[in-house]
Amino acid sequence: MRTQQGTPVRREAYQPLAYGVETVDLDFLLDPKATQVSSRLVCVRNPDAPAGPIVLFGEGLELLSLHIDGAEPAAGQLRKTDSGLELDVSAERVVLDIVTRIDPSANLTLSGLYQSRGGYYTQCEAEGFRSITYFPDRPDIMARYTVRLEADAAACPVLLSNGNLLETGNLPNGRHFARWEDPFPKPSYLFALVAADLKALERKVDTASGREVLLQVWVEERDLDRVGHAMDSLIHSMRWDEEVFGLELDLDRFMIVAVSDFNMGAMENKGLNIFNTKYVLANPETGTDLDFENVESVVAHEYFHNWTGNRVTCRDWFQLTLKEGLTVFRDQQFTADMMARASDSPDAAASARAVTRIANVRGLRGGQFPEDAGPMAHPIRPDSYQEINNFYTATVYQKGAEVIRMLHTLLGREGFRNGMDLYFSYHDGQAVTCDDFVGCMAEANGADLDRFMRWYSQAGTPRLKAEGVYDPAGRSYSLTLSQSTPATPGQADKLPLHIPVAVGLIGADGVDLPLQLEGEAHAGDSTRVLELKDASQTWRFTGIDAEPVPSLLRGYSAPVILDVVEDDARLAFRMAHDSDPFNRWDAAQRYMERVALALAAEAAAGRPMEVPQAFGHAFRALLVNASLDPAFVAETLALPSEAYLLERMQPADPAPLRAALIHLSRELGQALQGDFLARYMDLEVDGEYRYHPADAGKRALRNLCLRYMMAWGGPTAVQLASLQFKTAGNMTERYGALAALVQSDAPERLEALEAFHERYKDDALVLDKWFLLQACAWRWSADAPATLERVRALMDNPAFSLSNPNKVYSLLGGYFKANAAEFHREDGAGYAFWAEQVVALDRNNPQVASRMARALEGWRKFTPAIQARIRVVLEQVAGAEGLSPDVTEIIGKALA
Ligand code: 0A1
Ligand code: ZN
Repeated sequence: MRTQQGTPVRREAYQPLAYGVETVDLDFLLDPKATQVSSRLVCVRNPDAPAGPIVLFGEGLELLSLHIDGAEPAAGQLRKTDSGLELDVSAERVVLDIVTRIDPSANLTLSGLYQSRGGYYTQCEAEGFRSITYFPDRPDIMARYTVRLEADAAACPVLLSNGNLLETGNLPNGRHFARWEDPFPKPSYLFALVAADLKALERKVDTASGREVLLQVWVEERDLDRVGHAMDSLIHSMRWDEEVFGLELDLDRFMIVAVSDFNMGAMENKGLNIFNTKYVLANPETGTDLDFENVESVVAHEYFHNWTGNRVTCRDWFQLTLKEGLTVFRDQQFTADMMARASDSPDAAASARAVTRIANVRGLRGGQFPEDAGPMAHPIRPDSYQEINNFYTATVYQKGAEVIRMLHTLLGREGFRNGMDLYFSYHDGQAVTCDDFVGCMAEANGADLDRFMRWYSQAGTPRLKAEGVYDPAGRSYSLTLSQSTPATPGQADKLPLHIPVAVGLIGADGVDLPLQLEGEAHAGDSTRVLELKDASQTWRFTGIDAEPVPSLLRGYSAPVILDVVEDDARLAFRMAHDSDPFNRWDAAQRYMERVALALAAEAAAGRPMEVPQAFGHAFRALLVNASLDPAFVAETLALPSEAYLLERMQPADPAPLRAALIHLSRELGQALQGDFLARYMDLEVDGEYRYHPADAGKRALRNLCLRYMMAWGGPTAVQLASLQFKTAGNMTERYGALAALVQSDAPERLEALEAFHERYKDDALVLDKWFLLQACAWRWSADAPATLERVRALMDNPAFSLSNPNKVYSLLGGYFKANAAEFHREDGAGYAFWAEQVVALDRNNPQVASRMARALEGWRKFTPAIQARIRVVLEQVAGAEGLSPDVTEIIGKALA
């Protein structure tokens, strides 16, 4: 574990290294406690860099030997530094031979070379390679690698590394070896090896140009019946990248490996992607529809990195969004296309795309908005960091993807593709910057994107204010859009951004008006993209016979908060009529948010809560509308997340908000019980489970109906949920029933939890769901047991382990991040538990500890009483001994 306090690294301080690396030959003698790593580096002077030594980073390594061109270093030639070694050489080209020893069994950080269930795995992004061997471990050092692996043949029959397999063979003493070669130059963060007892599902497919490639998904033998979907997803991803971007797989072999102990979702190592099992394994019995969807999108994400990340990589880690924002955008587009392709009509396809977009935006609002409003707020291209692992954030990923999406909206599909083609033609094989990327987009389109670049340098969620004025005499409608971005830490003043605002105007009959801007000869499409570049601009639409209802930011054309005055009636109108399905959903969410926050205010003031009747009517109209896609209805009738609502509530106060949400769900459950039941009955999916958007949508809406019915309570709901639980033919239905039952105090709740545990007690991924559900459980009645005690008790379950990230994310992450009212309990016991767990986790795995630590970073949005309680534990953790740089940065920024 690293304990030294990091001084911030600054983007502006970038300097190329004096020496790069041409080739790397690695030899691993794998042993649990004493793995020997021999490395031969051909180092070459970089003529474009200032003179200097060869810089080698290294962490926690035992150096056994180092030779320069075959000789021991001369006196004073080799220096130890805080981060590794420096070597003075005068030649343009030198060969270094370095031998180090490491202990994978003691590495609980899951970064570098570590063990999981008897196998060896690596994770090198961002800076894990330096804990394997001494190396100029930066993304701008691209080299060609060969790798020799040697291990015990019985324990590790499979030996994998990047690229193509050259040779395998047996050795004395029950050992064996394999040699691999990666033909493409790559940065060290894309290096990977796996040595384990695994089996593969294999497929041979042809690429668009007719080359046969071997695809493999490696898992433990017992999991082979769960890998088909990952393989299908990989093949779909390959085809999509060929069709949409003309990008083909460049290797003869592409491997995915699943590992149970992994800090993140997955990793795009060249030709050898390593995945958290959660994003590989799914079959109907163990995975929900959402799991199937996640597997597909993560497989796609990692596969797409092969071009956006690997062939063209980042010059330095400040440019992380160059690969991540772009690759998230690509995986979102892929998912939308896959959903649309499975639909049987253009309307259904549009709705399916909207459902994907809604999921993206829910993630952004619930995860990124809070980050952008708190002490960790940073531009998608940060200017400084203390620990790079803290910057794999929702801002870099999700907001980064929104920025790429805006380019796509501004330049159009073809213009965007031309920009991508130019990017690859200029930069294939290079490590580049965000400026290089946007520069290609601008050049390919003759576009001026100078102002657009501010999206890369300004933090904070911009506010977009819209005001419309109808002029009956002039038959025109003037729309004024104004923007402002709030101050964020270290950035007091913000400049106007270049914002694409997709706009429609809806007539009184609910039909979109054709749009004609002042000065235009004809009316055009009913949705137009206005480009707001100044602080405030006005557009005048002409030929408008009656006051229209504006529909703004269609498809969520920019990652901003839209401030527009709309009364309840107008929201209900847009819920019923907006032709843009995303905005129809958004209108429903805005209405629900308004109702929920008003109820919370009543609850906080100790006044009775009353749900407005008009809201119930608007809600019902969508619920009973059988012509709408059930997946879309399910999204539309689901409450906004608590995380998002807390962000919108000033000051945030979890207890009354929870009371409001319980009350609202109950009232709707009661008032519409007949409708919920009728839809529940109608939506039953017949036949074998298949992962298909149409079936998944029905299951989603059905499960939502069940939860509303259960919120109101009563024996029918409990009976239905129990029956569904017992007779379910797939995990989506079984888990949906369990999620509903957990809302109840009926004895069936405990019975179901126990039955689920009994059935899946040896199945780690399914148990994660069981832990998560209980960690996130609301208390629907005052005498229900408190969640904290349950969470503590569950930590003693033999399946729970603090060293397995998935378990921590489910049980502790679920409690800290997805159960605000229980976590922020008034006696502060949730916070004390948080402090205890963050410190305990930090001893072994700073990355996981830091993610848990972030649960309290937004503490200043809460009421003064809550803030006072949180400050105590933040200070307590800040004072803990031996805190990692990861957690130190988070807590330090929170308290600053
Ligand atoms: N590049 C991966 C995510 C990733 C990042 C860091 C990791 O370890 C610290 C692991 C994975 C992706 O975007 O999928
Ligand atoms: Zn990624």
